[in-house]
Amino acid sequence: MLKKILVGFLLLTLVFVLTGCGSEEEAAGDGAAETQEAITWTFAHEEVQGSVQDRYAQKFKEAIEAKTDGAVKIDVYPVGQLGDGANQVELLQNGAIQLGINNPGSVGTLVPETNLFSLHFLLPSDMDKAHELVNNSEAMEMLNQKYLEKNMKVLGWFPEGYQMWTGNKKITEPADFEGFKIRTMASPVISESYKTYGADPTPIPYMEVYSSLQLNMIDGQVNPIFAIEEMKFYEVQDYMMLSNQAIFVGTFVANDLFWDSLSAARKEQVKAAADEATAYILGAQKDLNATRLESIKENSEMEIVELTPAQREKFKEASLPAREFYVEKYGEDAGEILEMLLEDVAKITK
Ligand code: 6CS
Repeated sequence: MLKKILVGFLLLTLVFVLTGCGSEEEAAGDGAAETQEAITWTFAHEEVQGSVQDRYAQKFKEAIEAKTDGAVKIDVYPVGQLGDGANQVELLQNGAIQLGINNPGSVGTLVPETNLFSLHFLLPSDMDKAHELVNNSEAMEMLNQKYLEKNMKVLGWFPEGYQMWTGNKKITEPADFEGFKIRTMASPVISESYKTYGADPTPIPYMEVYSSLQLNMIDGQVNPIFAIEEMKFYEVQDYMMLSNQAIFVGTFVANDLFWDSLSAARKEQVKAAADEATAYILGAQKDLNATRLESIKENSEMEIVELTPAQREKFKEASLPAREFYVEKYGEDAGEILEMLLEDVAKITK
């Protein structure tokens, strides 16, 4: 209870401090910032420095500061500095911060349709195609609208890498998951996906995963390779399964009122900078995941288990009821978004 009050107080203080940053342009109206001193926008993301989200944020910062000749400055805050993922979504929604990267786990209860990306074996296994799809499928326009209804203007979607299971035991078929306590992000669809395999999904905040693995409070976790490396999960896990069952998808969003306060010209600059960051991150995340896999192989004892196509097929079959769960739980629009995406997946992969 005391912890909750303290976190609430901290967030409130942050709201007062941070609302000062982006308010100049909003209060003074559009062109003001173009003729006055630089204005600072706060950009929070859910990962540590050097991660995929951090690289995206730094690229956006570089691009927007160049495009506005320094009239706009970006302060980037990695996870922990403004609370965890859920705290950041709150700050973004109420306009205390202007920009942020969220993942489906953090936004899942607010924008339920976004749980789509928590379904397994949905996006193409070719990363370039997955990247194209999350940026161009018509399903995404409908999903973006759902974000807007919750005060978030989506500026970009980007895959961060394939998600892999790590564990204190080898997992090669759904039965191996029976009773396995797997740490996941907090999303009903992520939980349901693991329940289809018989696992016991356990939501724990990202920054507590290492210690929970170390203390054997959980048996494993799931994340892209770059995260498994930078969070040092390989130190406290015996196996990493190259399972590729889902792609971790990040969302770059702006507070909607902040977005509406910008001039048409500024919006164009922001969109162009976001597009630059989105194009850049595809190669950057592929490189980061590849080099960090090598680093894990060199620096850890963890056994790496590559699932065969036949093994993956068994997991895919077992996971399909989670799609019905998603549609039944979230309704018609969610069903339509899923259908549209699946149609585009079929087109892009044929
Ligand atoms: O597992 C998580 O909670 C986190 N994983 C990544 C790769 N990014 C942020 C997120 O919170």
